[in-house]
Amino acid sequence: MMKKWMFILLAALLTIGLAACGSDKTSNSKEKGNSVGESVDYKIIGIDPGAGLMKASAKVVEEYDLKDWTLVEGSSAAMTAALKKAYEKKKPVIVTGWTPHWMFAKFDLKYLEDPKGVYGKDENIHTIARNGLKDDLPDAYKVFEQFVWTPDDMGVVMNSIVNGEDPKEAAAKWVNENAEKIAKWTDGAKKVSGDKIKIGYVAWDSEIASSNVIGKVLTDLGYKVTLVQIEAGPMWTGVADGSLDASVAAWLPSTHEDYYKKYKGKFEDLGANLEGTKLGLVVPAYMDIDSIEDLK
Ligand code: PBE
Repeated sequence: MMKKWMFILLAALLTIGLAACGSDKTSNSKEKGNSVGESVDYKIIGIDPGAGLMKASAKVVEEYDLKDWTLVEGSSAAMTAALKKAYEKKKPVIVTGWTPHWMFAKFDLKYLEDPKGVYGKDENIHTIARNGLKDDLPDAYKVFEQFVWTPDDMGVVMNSIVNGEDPKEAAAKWVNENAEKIAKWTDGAKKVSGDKIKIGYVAWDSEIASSNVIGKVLTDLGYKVTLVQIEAGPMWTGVADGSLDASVAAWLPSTHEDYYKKYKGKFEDLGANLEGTKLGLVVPAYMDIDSIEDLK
């Protein structure tokens, strides 16, 4: 005959067993579907509102019907800080990201698939100049025209900066170590003595690197360079109205398409300075989702 305490023990064991099964189920479903949203509070960590990436991400929210989701505005620095914080605790996080960026070297990340192709195809980073720069500062113009490097080059500078080096010093170091490339960029450009030049850039990690590098090259050529940090809209306006001389931060043909169209004819497109970029939603590789469609 079963004693009363045996019943109690059996009941207790059953309860524990069921509870274990139950929590198993929740942790499984948490990784998928809607619960991804719950796990990140339905937030996509964005960057500065003027970025083309934000416009594209807003379109993603619309086209994939992510009604419950919020695209959080901020800055590149706030985005990478949020990513780092989550990553260190192995917590879920979804950010708007792009390549080239040091975050892919520092963390194990993946782009979410974009089956609808909202983020567009790979594009290039262009150099743009104000109308008249060719006549006013022909030697700087020549350098801008000839400036071209690779995502790996840019990666070296970005890594030094994220590892604590001052952007100016990181750029100077790269310039000193890449004399052959610099010789090509400056081929045919004469030295000047203190001519002023203003280069506009947005505080995106990739553009902090490129603008400091081109700034260093022009400084070495004798220019008095001012790097003007500004939002994306005013950067384009500045080149179009001539208050800025140039920028090496124009993402074309899609990311800055609106700005490009708005100011067409009021600036000069000097072509690509870097090929092979990408935009998208980025998550840590440990997250169990692969596609933007998994966010619904
Ligand atoms: N970005 C980096 C910019 C261009 C450079 C992708 C954040 C943008 O979205 O406008």
